[in-house]
Amino acid sequence: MNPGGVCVYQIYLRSFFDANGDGVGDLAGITAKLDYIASLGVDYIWLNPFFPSPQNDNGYDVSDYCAVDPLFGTMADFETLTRNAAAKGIGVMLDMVFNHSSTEHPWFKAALAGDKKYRDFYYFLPAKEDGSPPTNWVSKFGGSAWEKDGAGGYYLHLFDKTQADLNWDNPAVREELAGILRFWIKKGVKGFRFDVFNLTDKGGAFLDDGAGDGRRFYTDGRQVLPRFAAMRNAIFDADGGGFLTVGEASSTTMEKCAAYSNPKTGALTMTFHFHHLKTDYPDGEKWRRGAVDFPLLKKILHEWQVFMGEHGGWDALFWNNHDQPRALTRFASAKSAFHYQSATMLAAVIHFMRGTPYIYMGEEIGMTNPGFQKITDYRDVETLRYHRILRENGMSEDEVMRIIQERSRDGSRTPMQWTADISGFSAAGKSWIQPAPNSAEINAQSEEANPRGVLAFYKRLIALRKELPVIQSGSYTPVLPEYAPVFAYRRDLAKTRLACVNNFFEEGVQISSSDFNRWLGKPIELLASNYDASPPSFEGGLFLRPYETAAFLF
Ligand code: TEU
Repeated sequence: MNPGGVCVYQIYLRSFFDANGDGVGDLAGITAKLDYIASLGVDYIWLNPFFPSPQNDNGYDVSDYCAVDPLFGTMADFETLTRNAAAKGIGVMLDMVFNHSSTEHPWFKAALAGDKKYRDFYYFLPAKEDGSPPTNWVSKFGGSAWEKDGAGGYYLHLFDKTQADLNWDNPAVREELAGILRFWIKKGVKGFRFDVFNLTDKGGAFLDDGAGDGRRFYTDGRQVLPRFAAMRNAIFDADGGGFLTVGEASSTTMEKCAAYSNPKTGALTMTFHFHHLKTDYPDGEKWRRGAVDFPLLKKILHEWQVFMGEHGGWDALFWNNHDQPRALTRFASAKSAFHYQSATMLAAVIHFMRGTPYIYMGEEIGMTNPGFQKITDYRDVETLRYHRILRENGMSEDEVMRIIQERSRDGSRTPMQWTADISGFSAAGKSWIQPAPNSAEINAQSEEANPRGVLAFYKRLIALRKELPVIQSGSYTPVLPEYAPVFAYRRDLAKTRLACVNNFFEEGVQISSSDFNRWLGKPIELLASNYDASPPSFEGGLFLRPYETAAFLF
């Protein structure tokens, strides 16, 4: 399988399509929408966790890794979905949350009951002499990363206290996890996403962090690569092809991701990093308002593309996922006047890059952040935790809500907008979270009827990737750096030369003829334009209109 020639569609199950009328999306709902998914031309669907879970973190707190939570349907529903997807040439990728399990998992319950074998499945450590937690590490959801175990000690949870970190130093844990992978491969699964895979080696030194929140101790540990490489050799390669694996790398580096995703010496087909999605975090702080640092965004996008190309790594390319507010609102303009241009410019930026593009459900129709005003409209555990923390720190409700509107993961978790109202998501007209208020203007039904809409543009990008080897495996070179509002690059493969030129702003930008010809050259075929009613002329250089993208061979 050539990862450069495929595209993955991410489905946040609980918000995709509700087939049984309980207001929560389900597996049968995905099966019902397979014709739509297949019409996109995607090759895999990545399903967020649907395993039994108390749902404290919307399924990222797993209490049984080899079953289906009744909230989402039955194992028969999963088997039907996988079979029907395969019949349409679409592989199913599951989301394996192996860094931690739910505290409702039988392993953890046995550990709490004193079973030595299962206590070694987690990190139970004694309190400090003063009774405080073993280290000063901070949970990624705020507060201490340690919770009392009821026996005078603590257990580690890098996320919520109901998500206890698994002890990957224990071979019995690794064997259990390998068995879980084999179970789902037997069910016909064709890929895995590994949740925060690079946090699974805690490094063995549980020490206070005098300079930070503890992540330098447990991020990108030395054992991560060999352990996942062993999994690759024993399980994925044994599948003989067509298998796709991606690791979600938290707080990582280019060097590490190139090593993890090197096809010869690595462990995974590709990795996700998040550095480009932190360029609107003032001083790296997520829970503060801030504008995008566009020069930094350009720098990161270019650097990662060049480095991974030079070091044999492979990038998962994305703007959106279930943890990120919608990129259209964040990095371009959700204003209706530039909605189409903004959505399609962002799409072109990553779909002509070197790597494997991921489309998060609703991105292909231009969905935006909902902008909920009241905390009672939010569901995300992290959001609710930080609402409390910020208010306890004295911030006003108004200011906290303005931050939450920008930062909350619920921004991308509202129901898929199939039609002009919620009935497109659930015939019962119910939903676990409020829909965004603009589904009358932005919905799949109207997009499917629009040959010049966002959806049609995405379908073209996906088709071009399959068609052009220069997109699949060409080199990557940044171009036009002297034009601050412009993000542009070229791809080269043998004699084929492709350019993708983008204006990230509402103001027009004139690229001079001399600069255009110095960095690029005379276009011979326009591949994509989001002003296709009046495509760019290229006479006398190139004038880029608001949020304009132009991709062409030259
Ligand atoms: O996310 C982990 C992660 O590091 C970032 O996405 C970020 O720290 C988190 O979203 C808080 O801002 C993965 C899953 O994608 C996420 O949905 C889970 O909540 C988390 O792990 C714990 O399993």
